[in-house]
Amino acid sequence: MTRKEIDGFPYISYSRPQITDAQSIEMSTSFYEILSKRRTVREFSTRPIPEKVISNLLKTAGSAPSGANKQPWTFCIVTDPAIKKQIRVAAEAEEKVNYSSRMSPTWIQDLKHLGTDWQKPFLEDAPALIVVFKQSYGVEKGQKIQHYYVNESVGIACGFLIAAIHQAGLVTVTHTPSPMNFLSKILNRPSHEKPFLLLPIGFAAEDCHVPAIEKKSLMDFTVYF
Ligand code: IYR
Repeated sequence: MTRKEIDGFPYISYSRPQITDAQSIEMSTSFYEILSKRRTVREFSTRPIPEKVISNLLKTAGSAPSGANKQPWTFCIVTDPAIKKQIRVAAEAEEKVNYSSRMSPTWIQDLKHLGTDWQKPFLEDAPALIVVFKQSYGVEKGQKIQHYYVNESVGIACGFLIAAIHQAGLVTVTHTPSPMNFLSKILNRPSHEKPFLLLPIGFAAEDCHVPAIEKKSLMDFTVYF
């Protein structure tokens, strides 16, 4: 590894292994084949996940790009059954109101084939919940740190995380109870952190079923120039 300075800042050499087009085609095909088998799963086994797996998932999420490399995220890992129950009770209370009055009839109709409702047993069944917070700004030694493209950055980190969860043989559901401020209270987060996403993680339950839905084909979501 070589080092040098550019404009007074340290740089290190960076390269990817030299590969042929055929290798690149093979690697991108196999990555696609792996990730395209990911499914959103709402039925979890209670089988615990090794701690090392959880830390690897989080390190993968933390390796994501972010605005000015500010890494404006906090990941809370909840395995304590009492806290999971508290989260389930609070999420279900909000979802009950959502499904009965806050969501439009069209929205309710659009979710019918997914079989979702206000009940969220996965919040207790899954051995771990990852609650992702976005940091509107950072705080270091009592000083406010400006953050940039917070939603984009945290969304990308969650994408990395979801891919890593799948690659580890686990499943998740991108749960967004709304409003989500109960998560800040239960997990005692400071006011500059806002709940972003809740990802229960674990192994799929035995005899788990998922909706028979498909992704759009390439030509339906791409435009080449
Ligand atoms: N947050 C609710 C509703 C919901 C909304 C969408 I858009 C989904 O794709 C799935 C569910 C819930 O979690 O049930």
